[in-house]
Amino acid sequence: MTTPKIGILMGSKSDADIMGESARILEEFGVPHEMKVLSAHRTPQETSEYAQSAEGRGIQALIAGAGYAAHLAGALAAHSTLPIIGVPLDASSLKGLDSLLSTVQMPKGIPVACMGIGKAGAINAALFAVQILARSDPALAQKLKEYREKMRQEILPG
Ligand code: RP5
Repeated sequence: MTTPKIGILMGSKSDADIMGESARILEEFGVPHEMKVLSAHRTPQETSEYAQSAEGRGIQALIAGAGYAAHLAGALAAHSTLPIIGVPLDASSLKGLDSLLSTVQMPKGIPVACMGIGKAGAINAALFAVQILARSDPALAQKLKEYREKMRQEILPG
């Protein structure tokens, strides 16, 4: 079995559709990953254990999507020095603004890279993770250049 390089976490099964967008991008780039439902509030012990063991298992970065008062990315960052990429999700009547502020407003010393709300954020989180891995993986760096070129071609007329 291939060792996962990226962990995708989400606060609830109800986040799976959006966080599946992160997985789809990682699959497109051929990056081995794992997905888990873990909650900063509902499974604090398991979340802490996951964060503390991730680096030792070869994980290079963590993507964390959560809605409401989203503390998953911050809770992971509290227990790990891996790069943590947060995805605020639109799950409440505040449409993700609550999650955005909860994720982005980390106190100094414990950074979280916060993406945009929802699907675009989940996609960008995976691309950002690929960019991190690509610093020491020339083949992945080349795939990123090709991905950008494909987008450019889609926009240009003719
Ligand atoms: C957050 O609460 C989760 O990340 C999810 O976005 C939201 C709603 O969770 P459920 O009530 O659907 O389990 O913790």
